[in-house]
Amino acid sequence: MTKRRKVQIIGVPMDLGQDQRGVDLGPGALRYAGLAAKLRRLDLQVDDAGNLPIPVRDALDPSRPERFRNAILQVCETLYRVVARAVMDGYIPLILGGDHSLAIGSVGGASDAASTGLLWIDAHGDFNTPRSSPSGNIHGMPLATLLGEGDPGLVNVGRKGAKLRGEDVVLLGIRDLDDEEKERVRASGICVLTMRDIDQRGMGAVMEEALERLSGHARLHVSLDVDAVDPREAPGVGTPVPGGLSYREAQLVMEMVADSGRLAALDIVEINPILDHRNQTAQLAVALAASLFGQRIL
Ligand code: 4U7
Ligand code: MN
Ligand code: MN
Ligand code: MN
Repeated sequence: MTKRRKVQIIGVPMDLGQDQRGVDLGPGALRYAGLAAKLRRLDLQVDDAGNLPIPVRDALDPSRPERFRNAILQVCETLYRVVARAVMDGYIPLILGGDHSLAIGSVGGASDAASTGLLWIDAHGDFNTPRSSPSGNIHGMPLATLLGEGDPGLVNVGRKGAKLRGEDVVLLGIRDLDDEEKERVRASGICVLTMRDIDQRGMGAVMEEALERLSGHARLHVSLDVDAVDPREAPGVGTPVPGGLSYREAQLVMEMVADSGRLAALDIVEINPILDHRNQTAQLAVALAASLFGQRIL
């Protein structure tokens, strides 16, 4: 008998990493879509730890241009500790965003005690630095930060320096990189599996390659930016990009990670309920999480 798996839900209603209002409502939308109940039906123990306290954007002093960055830094420090503790206590942490800047804390924390491979599912590369970023938004920088590049304060969240090497990371679903970001991604050694790869080879083959690349890791962190999925299926995101994953392609990703038996942590980020239709995007994310935690068609 294998031990019953335990999941800890950690809400991070943070919208400070980007401009569009509404991603702070993501944790509620995912809970109302029935996340915990759905996972409990898969015979998981599910404990909801509630939400981290997040500074309200409108309450931060507008005369201080660094206010969002400083608040994100504090939140990520806390999230790092909470996630590292969850892992120590035998949980698979399930982090509900909020914008993708939270991954600086969540991925760092999940890799605190043991090396972890990272599957970053996104329309975007999130590989900007403050220098390269066209927008200045920190949700476009978390992956670069985790690899030790950019703002030193953010790089040193939780523990000093880079949390991962390029070879520990696979990017999947990519279709929108900024010009300088492209160069930076190429130089990083990260395996990038773009929408074109998926079109040409099919998701099954692409996922086999992704899992092969990460085969040195017994533990996998999945960071799911819901904008990876096509906007027709996932309209409730702040930075939609046409030409994304179909519903079934996204499901297959989850099913194949589940089969690997190596899932160690999950982020679900960038859902914007204000832009959504009747919580469709959160419902999609809950269905994807169910597959990732082992729900099978047959
Ligand atoms: B997300 C962008 F310029 N690259 O850096 C940037 F296009 O977490 C978008 O993947 C970043 O949603 C998107 O601002 C960040 C932009
Ligand atoms: Mn994205
Ligand atoms: Mn992202
Ligand atoms: Mn986004």
